Parts: sequence; structure tokens; C-alpha cells
Amino acid sequence: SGTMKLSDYTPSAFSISDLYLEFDLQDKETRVTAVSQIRKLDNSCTDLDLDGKQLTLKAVWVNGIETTVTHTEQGIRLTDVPDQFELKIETLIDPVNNHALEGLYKSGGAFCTQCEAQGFRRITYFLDRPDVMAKYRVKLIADKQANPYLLANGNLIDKGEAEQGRHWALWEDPFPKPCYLFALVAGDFDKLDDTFTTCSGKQVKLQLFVDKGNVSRGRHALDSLKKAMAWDEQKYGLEYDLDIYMVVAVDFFNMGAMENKGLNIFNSKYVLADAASATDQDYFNIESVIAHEYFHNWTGNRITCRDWFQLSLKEGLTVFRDQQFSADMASAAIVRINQVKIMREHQFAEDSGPMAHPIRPSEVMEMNNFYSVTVYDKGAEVIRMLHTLLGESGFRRGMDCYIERHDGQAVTCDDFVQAMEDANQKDLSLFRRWYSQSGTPVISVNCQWHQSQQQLRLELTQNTAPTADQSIKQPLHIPVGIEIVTLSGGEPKISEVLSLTEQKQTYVFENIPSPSTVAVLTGFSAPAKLNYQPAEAELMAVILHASDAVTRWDASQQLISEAIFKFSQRDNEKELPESLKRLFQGLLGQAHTEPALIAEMLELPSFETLSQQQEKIDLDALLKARKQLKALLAVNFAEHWRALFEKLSNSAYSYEQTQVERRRLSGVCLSYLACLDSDESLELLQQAYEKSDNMTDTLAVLKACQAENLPLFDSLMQDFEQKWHDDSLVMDKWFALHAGRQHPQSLSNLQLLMAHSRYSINNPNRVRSVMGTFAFYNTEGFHRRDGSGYKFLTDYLLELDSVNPQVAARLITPMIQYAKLDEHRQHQIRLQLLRLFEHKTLSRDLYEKVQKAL
Ligand code: HT7
Ligand code: ZN
Repeated sequence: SGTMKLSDYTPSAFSISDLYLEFDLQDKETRVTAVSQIRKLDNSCTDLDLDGKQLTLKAVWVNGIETTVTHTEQGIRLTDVPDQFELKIETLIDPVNNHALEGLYKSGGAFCTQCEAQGFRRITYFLDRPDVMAKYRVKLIADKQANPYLLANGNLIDKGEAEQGRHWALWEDPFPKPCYLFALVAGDFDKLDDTFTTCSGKQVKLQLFVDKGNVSRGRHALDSLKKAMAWDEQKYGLEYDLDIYMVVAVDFFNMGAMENKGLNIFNSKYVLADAASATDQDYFNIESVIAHEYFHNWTGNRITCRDWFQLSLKEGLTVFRDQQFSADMASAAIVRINQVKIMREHQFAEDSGPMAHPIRPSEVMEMNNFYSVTVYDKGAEVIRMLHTLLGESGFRRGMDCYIERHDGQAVTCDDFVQAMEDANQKDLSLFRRWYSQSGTPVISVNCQWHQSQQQLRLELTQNTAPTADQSIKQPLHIPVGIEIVTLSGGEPKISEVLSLTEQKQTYVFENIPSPSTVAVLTGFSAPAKLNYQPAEAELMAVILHASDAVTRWDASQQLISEAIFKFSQRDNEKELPESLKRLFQGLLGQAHTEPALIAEMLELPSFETLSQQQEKIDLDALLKARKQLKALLAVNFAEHWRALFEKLSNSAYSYEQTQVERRRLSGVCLSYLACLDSDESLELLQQAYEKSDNMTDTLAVLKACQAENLPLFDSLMQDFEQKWHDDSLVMDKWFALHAGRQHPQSLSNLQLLMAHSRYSINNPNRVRSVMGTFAFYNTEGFHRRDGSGYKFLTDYLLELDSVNPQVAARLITPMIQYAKLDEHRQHQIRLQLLRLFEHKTLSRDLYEKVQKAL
């Protein structure tokens, strides 16, 4: 079935020291000439196999002599090659008809590339693997009027005019790199210029390329880039290494952005922002993705991966670094809370589904399927645990050792851990298991305070359930953060990190004179679940008195979760539990002190988070219970929501922390106010919409109306569409709002959206905003009992798969994670998965997932 195994890794039998590439860019027929300097490393090897996909081969020369080759399943084979030679290959490719958006394609009017993970083989025949690193020289030739800018990696070393209105540019990248970091862009853009002076005094030219007319929306991205550059110098001593750093924004892109050396290519969604069109969350995401790609220059580019099983080497580490950066730029607690939510909603679901894999997978069919929340986000959690175990300065020593030892190399996750170990003389042999074991450990807690001995005894047990990919699990090295809190809120307060290394361990804390409880896994110190039911009074003590904000948030979410679960077991609950009355009373009272934190605490846990806390879910009961509780909280505190909302209005918009926090809380107030079925609250929503001078507040109104299915939603959405119909990024928000609406007519709504003049199956952002929102977040519509939601997605996937398999394979996620659902729904899903399975031309991307899910 074409599965690759980590254990089968062998070094390349050939190296390529230099590569000269020439592109004669034409819409449907681009001519690519590649000249490689090749040397044989393994003398027993006579043949050279090169990877290639969807290429038209014109000719091959070995040392200047034209040669015949054989075609293989993977590409081409050259037989009996010399020990050292120059290989010249000429191929033709068709960028305009490349809708998979891998290799060379056109986005709008511009040529651009995406080569990670294995897109370079769609450009020319090559050793498309990250441990083959070469120096690149790239010549681009294109029509001058349509493509005034010709960009590639490294430095521009020459340029000139050519015949028939064409021109050319020659670029050279002095740093050897794997081919997945190659990029070119040719097109017409508006450009923003800036400079950054590095710590050693070097002037770096910064250039941001955006679609015509978007200059004013590029400022935030450029400012973010400068912050990231300064931060990496200050935090890790890492300085930029080329004279120029370019970022290009394109509308057609499969993921967020790509860290190509010196020439990042971005989904325009992670570049463009202004107050009117972008939300606070968009501003935040831009800062974080810009930083992420910049940080890759060291963790990914200068030091890269030996093979794709090591993807977390660069992604886990770089996500951890961008999280640290975001925490330093904004509120550390809020950044952490949002990361914990991603883990609980998405990564835990992946770990308990058919695609479960360790952060360093050992088997892969389609590499694109492993750009996963596990490799990225759990990978970052594993780095965070190292940081916790080694401390800030120990971690820095380890990073310094890693960079000094491996600069310029393609290495493994184990090399990284070894550097951490050597720099700190710490034994991390047990810790390494996090790289090879999948699944989410569950930590069971037994905690007792003994008055007579003034002791608190804590017993921790760890257990990881078998996963789809691995039946046998072993104990892990888990840093378990704890905080001891007295029920009265008085001293002592004890915070520490316990090292849980065995299946079961007991800890005794002496000199605890008054009744106390303990918060466990504080700050989400490990990617684990807890099996721990403290009494209500204990949770309340933690919410009120714990010193750590994330711990307080977590306890409040647990209290609310338990109320929702209780509701879901009874019919028509009409009374708000006393504990929640007290909780909300208290939270609303302190809302002004920490608005963003309180907003997080006032929000109900998402349906996805709730699901992950249960073995099996009664979907209908859980949805209903969550709604009922929300309505009761809205009514019980109606006056509070109104009063608080009034107090939170801001002056003219700026993306600035105090304003952001106030808008966040004001959005939560609106979401409760929309639950009140009163003229007064409708009036308030309408006014809030009209008064808004920014996209954050506008979207808060629309979301609140959407969630409660208010008729007002339709009229506001019409107004919104009129205002924004020409703005592609804003229209994505409009499409998503419609697609997420839980409504009896969900499916006919979707059909209308896809018939809309602005809809296109070729644009991944648009597809995600409609089908992604539907499948991931329109729980009622997608999980309709009659299975029509599953059928709808499946019909669409069959169409999308032949256009863009990568995006199709991402969208299927909610349909393969079905084990917690009732038998009836599971059956409906399996019927649809079978339809996919039996489809003759299914992509490898979808095939791998469907086959595992069945
Ligand atoms: N390293 C980049 C991954 C990426 C990607 C992977 C597969 C297909 C398309 C892609 N676009 C970007 C992004 C990153 O993690 O920084
Ligand atoms: Zn990355």
C-alpha cells in the first residue's frame, strides 16, 4: 500500500552540492532546466533514482551527453552513472492547471510555489528528501508587464531584459538547503519596505508583497516581523543571516504559511489586517504566524530534518518558540489557555481516533497527513515539558548546544534530546518515550488531607489506553504541576512540579495545618487528561485562591462541565445549580480586574472539549444541556450582562492589550444577552452592530445572533455582505458565519453558499470557511440523525479530492473521529466512508484516512 517506515531509513547514496535552476515562466507551459552537481557516496550503487510527479520530460544529459532514462513509479532511473557528474534535466510543467497547490502554481495572477513536504518533485526530477542539501542558483524569466517582480531565495545577484517584453532575474542562496525550502514568486504586487538592524549591526532589508491596493493592511505583519527578529536575538541569541527577508501574501494556499529560505510565502489571511476588516484574533494570529515562520530560519532551515518522520523536530520546537513569543507580546495566561483548548479539542480527539500517531510517527502513507495537531501542538507540549524539567536556563543551554552542534545539518529528534541531555547532564532516557508513544495519558488522583498528622497525601497513577496504532503502552516521564490551596484561602500556598515516572507514586506534604486541596496538572504541565473529582468546595477554593490564572480557569471550567453533564442526564432542568450561581456572581464581580481571564472563565466549555471528557457521548442530550445551562445563566444574570456590556465600550479601535481584553469580555456578554428573548436585547445587539468601528465587535454581534438563531442575524448578514462582497478575506468570515449556523435547513443553506458567485472549490480558504466550519463546528447540522450531514460532506469530498486532495483530507477529520458517537450515527458514518473507500480514483491522502477509519 506504499507505507514508508522510519526503521527503513538509509542515507542517500548520492549527494548534490549545487543546483542551477532556470524557469521560463509561461501559464500553461513553463520550461524548467535543472543542472545538478552530483557525487556518489555509496560506491556499490550503480543507479540513480530521482523523484518526479506530473512532469513532462524533455531531455536528460549526463556530463553534457544526452542520455535515456527509464520511468519508474516514483519518477525516473538513470543507470550506470559515473562517480561524479553534472546532470542536466529539462521538463515542462503546467502551473495554471495545478489546483492541488503543490509545486509551481498560479494564485490569482502570480506564479508561486509550495514545496514542503514533497512538492519539489512536481517541479523537476530530483532527490526530493530533506537530507539532500544543495546550494541554489535560480534564474527566472517571465513577461515583464505581468510579472514586474521576480523573486527567489537568497540574494539577487543579476537581472536584465529579454526578448518579446520579457525580463529575467538571477538569485543565489549561499546556504545549502533541502529542496522543500526552495521558492519562487513572479507577479505584480504592492510592496512595503522596511529595515531591521541586527544585534551585530547588520542592516537587513525587509520586503512585504501584497495584492495591489492592500498596502495599508500590511503594516501589522511587518511590525510583527521586526518584533520577532528582535525577540529571537534577545531570547535565544539567534540573528538573521541573509541581507534580505521577503514575505509574499497569496490568496490560494493550502496551509498557513511557508518558511522558504529568505522568501516566506503566506496565506494572505495571515498577513493582511486593518481595524475595519480584521479581528483581534486575526491580529494575534498574524503576529504569531509571522513569528513562527521567522523562527524556522534557525529551527528548520539552518538545522533541518533528516527525514519526514522527524517533522516535529522543527515544528514542535518552532510552535513552542512562537508560543513563548506570543506569551511575551500579550497576556501569557490567555495565550496558554487558548493553547490548552486546542489540545483538548483537537489533539486529544486525534489521539483517540483512527489516525493516532506519536509526535515522531513510525509509519506514513501520505506525508501531508502528518502535518497534524499531534506533530505540531503535542510536539510543542513535549518541548515545553523539557523546558519545565530543565528550567529556563537549562533549556537555553540545551538550545545553544543543539545549534552549535548541528548548524548546517539535517538531524533527528533524538539529536535534539541528546543536546538537551548533554548540556544539562540530565538523564532523559525515559523522557524520550514521548517521541515514540502515542495516546493521551490519564492521571488518576487521590488526595487526602490528614488533620491529625497535618499532612496532605497525594497519590498519582498514570495510564495510557491503547490507541489505533499501538496496543501496548508504557509509563511516561510526566512533569505534574501541583498547587496546594487551603480551603479558606489562607497560607500555606505551595506550588511545585512533581516528576511522575512510574505507574503509581505517592507524595506526602508535611506541615499543612488547615483543610487543603490540591490542583493537579497546573498550567497544563503535560499533555494528559485528569481523572480527579474534587468536591465542589475544593474546586471553588482553587478558583478563588490559586495563584496561577490558568489553574483558576481550569477549575472553573471543570465546575461548569460537571453541571452540564448533570444537566444532560436529566430532562428539562430549570434550576441553575447553587455552585454556578456563586461562581458567576463572583466572576462577574471581578470582571473589571482581569477582563480577558474572566471572559474565558465565563464561557462554557466547547462541545468538543466536553466530548473528550467522556467515553461515549449522547450528542443530542449534551448539546441540549449546554444550551439550557447557557440560557439559565443568561436569564439569572441578565442585569449583570447588560451592565457589564455597557461599561466595556472602547474608544477608537487599536490593537492594544487593554482594548483587546475589554472587547473579549464584551463579546462574551453579547453571547449571553443574545439568549434573552427580549426586545431590549435585540435593540442592544442591533445598536452594537451599528456602532461598531471594527471587525471584532461586529463579528461578536453576528456570532451571538448566529448562535441563538435570531431573525436579526439574516438582516445583519445582508448588510454585511453588501458592505464586503468584494473583500475576499472578510467574505470568508461571512461564509463561515452562514455555514456554522445550526438550523433545520443547514444543508440547503450550504447549497446556496456553494452556488454563491464568490464561492470557488479552487480556493482552500473559501472551502474551509464553508465545508470546514460545517463539518467541524456545525454539530447539529453535521451530525443530523438521518446521516444527511455525513452524506453532504462525502459528496463534496468526492469532488474536492480530484481538485485538492490535501484540503480534502483535512476536511474529513470530523467524520473519522466517530468512536464516541451512538451506534446509529456510527453506522451512518461508516456507510459514507465505504462510499469513499470504493471510489476508484481516491487520492492517497484520503485513502490513508478512510482505510484507517474503517
Ligand atoms: N512548514 C510549513 C508546512 C506547510 C505545508 C505542508 C504541507 C503542505 C503545504 C504546506 N504549507 C506549509 C508551515 C509551517 O509549519 O511553518
Ligand atoms: Zn512550522
